[in-house]
Amino acid sequence: MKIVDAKVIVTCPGRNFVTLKIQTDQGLHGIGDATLNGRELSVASYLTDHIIPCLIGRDASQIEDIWQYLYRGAYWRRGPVTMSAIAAVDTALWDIKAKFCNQPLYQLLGGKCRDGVMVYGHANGSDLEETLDEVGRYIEMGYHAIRVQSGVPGLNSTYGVSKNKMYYEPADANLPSENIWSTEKYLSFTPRLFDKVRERYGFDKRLLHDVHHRLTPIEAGRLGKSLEDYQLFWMEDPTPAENQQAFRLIRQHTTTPIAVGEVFNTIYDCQQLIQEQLIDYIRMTVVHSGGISHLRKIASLAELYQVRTGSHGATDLSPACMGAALHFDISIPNFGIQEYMRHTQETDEVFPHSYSFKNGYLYPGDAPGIGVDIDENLAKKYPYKPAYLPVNRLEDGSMHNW
Ligand code: EZ4
Ligand code: CO
Repeated sequence: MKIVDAKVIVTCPGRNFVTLKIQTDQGLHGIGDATLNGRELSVASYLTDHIIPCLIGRDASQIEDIWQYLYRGAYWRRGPVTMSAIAAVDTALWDIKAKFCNQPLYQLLGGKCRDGVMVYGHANGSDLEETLDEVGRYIEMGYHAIRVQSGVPGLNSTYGVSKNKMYYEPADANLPSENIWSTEKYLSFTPRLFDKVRERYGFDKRLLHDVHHRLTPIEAGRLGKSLEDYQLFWMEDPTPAENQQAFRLIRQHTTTPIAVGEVFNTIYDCQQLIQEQLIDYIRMTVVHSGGISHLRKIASLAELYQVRTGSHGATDLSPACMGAALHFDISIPNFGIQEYMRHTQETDEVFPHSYSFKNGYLYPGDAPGIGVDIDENLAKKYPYKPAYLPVNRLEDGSMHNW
């Protein structure tokens, strides 16, 4: 089965998505997500200008060989642009192989390990009261796990809080907007937030929280410790992870579970974190981690150390990524939880899909392949719009992590 054509589709049904579509001589096609929020066109170019010419004529069934060819063959290894581009190729090829076998992808990955994929929703409000109400809304919708993000008193904006509550979209401007951050204000408010959530809703639901890389290791240790009574499912991205050994310091101070990985792109980014059991959940997902082929290796490494997965699933991961991730989630032994931020109706229409949400779980569906396609004609109606993620400064004007 030969690859005869491939193209990149850039579309903006409410937000930008980059999708690779690979066509074979047997009439089968596959798609893969290549979206890198705020840097979309760099991946589109990497694919169109540098990868697609090397794909034409290759055997679409040789997924691992093509992965190795693109990874080793570039000479320049790793990095978000390279790995997102490789992921798109890999996902599209798995989609094709599963369609060729007339099976949903999870069957090729070993079959189901569970009935459904537990997801967490992203409850957010501009202040404590609004956030408490939003948590209630997610409970009503049937979620078993809820990530709680709130505006912080004295700060105009922070990670995770949006005007359109159901569709959080941080890439909000055609040049990066500037947010102001205070670690002191955040650290004094956050335990109060979780105290109120537990007081109102009890301890039945799993609660999560995203720190979004804003603390130092010792500050993260302090936060984790101050949240122990509220029994969080996880504390996400407590500190930047370029320096993996920094997590040792957090571990010395708290038993609050730790999740990281949404900005990682290869197994080397989490090797030490996993092998030293410095984290509890690895949050890498298909598009930013070299596709299904590479993510399998990461999950297998994690399995050895009782680290579970917690796949990133924000709005900038397209339905093509979500579909592939769900087949992965349902088929691996050490699945933990899947993030699920809902896409807008326009996005769902551009990407018809077989996955569905019911009672707090997502189900990949039984359509052959990843179960997600792209409506190219509809995609054309939504041209690319430049959009950047915000930047973050401390109150004195110093750059901080967003
Ligand atoms: O800010 O995906 O856990 N989810 C997140 C996301 C990220 C965006 C960046 O593009 O932290 O909302
Ligand atoms: Co996050």
